[in-house]
Amino acid sequence: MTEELKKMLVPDELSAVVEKILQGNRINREEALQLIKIASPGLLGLLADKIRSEKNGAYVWYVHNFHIEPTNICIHRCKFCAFRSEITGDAWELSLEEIREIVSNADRSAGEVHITGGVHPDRDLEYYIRLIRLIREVRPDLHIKAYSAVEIDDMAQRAGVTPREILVQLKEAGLDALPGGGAEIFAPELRKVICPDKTDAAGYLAIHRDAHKLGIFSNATMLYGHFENWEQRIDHILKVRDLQDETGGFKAFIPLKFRRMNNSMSEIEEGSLVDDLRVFAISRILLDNVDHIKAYWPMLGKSVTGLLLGFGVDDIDGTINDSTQIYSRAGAEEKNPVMTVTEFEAMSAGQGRKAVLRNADYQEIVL
Ligand code: V47
Repeated sequence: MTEELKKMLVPDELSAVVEKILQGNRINREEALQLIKIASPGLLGLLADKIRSEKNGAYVWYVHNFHIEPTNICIHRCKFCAFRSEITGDAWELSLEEIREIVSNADRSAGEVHITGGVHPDRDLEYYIRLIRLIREVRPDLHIKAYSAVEIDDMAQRAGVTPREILVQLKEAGLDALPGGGAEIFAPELRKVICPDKTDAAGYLAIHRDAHKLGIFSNATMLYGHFENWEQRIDHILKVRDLQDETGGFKAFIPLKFRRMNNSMSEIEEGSLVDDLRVFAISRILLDNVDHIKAYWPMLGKSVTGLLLGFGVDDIDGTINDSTQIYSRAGAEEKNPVMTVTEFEAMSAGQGRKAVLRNADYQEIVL
């Protein structure tokens, strides 16, 4: 950043923190709070974009995947959920044969399947293992990202074994990675309100730690834009950073914007665009040890996602044809989300960048 730009954008009280970030040094909790309190979105965006470009160059990564949601029947009562069968009134549970059919009919060029859903009261470990095995059978090449930490925790409790033992068995069956769902916001005082009966922060982090140590990569998420404040957001992000220091197993961090339709938190106003920009930018600035910040576009909408590419985002998910219902029911702008490759390319070009199809290891797939 030139001296002239610094004079224009950086208030005196932030000059030390901004200098630290520009030098590539890590900032702590107090510095992060000071930054977020004072900095304009423009300054946060510039800092986040610098870090993003150092880590990912001019690429915008996207993955060609499809989702399977095995059931919407769930033992948990998360207040933000618009997906659970009691709320939608149409319970479903896919049999292994139905899942086999979905995978057999899936686009052959999709390289990844993302599997998550409700925590069903009666499914046992055998079902979850057979599900992974059958996908491996039908598509040996597919990257299988399946079961959030909450689902793993449930399997462990039901089977009376540790989550680590569950992960060992799932890995043996063919599981490659865990999605980041279930993190919500780590602050216990908020979990008590929005998701009182499920895996707590320590449990979530312990399961991701176990997974990483077994060579199962994962993502981390943060549900933002409800009751949380900036202290709680920053503490959440720093907990992810601490675990990443220990294991290096997180591929991407995914801030998930709270949507308010059809759930028990509908009285909350959804956050502003400026809030989205600030959340993504501060995530990029703080997570110096996580390579990728992912925007899940079906829930953010295409225009916001295009803008976020300038605020730290290097990775876009929900590619091509996203059949997930978690967000469409909660009020995401896209009801049947589809994004063509041409749209991806245009969105990336709008930020002077190149859309690049990736595999799970963020290597370019040349078609
Ligand atoms: O944990 C549920 C969120 C998550 C709402 O790892 C909501 O690649 C907003 O984790 N408004 C599940 N968010 C989805 C998830 C995910 C998505 C995309 C990619 C990856 C990945 C993971 O969805 C839940 C919760 O935080 N969620 N309801 C809602 N009303």
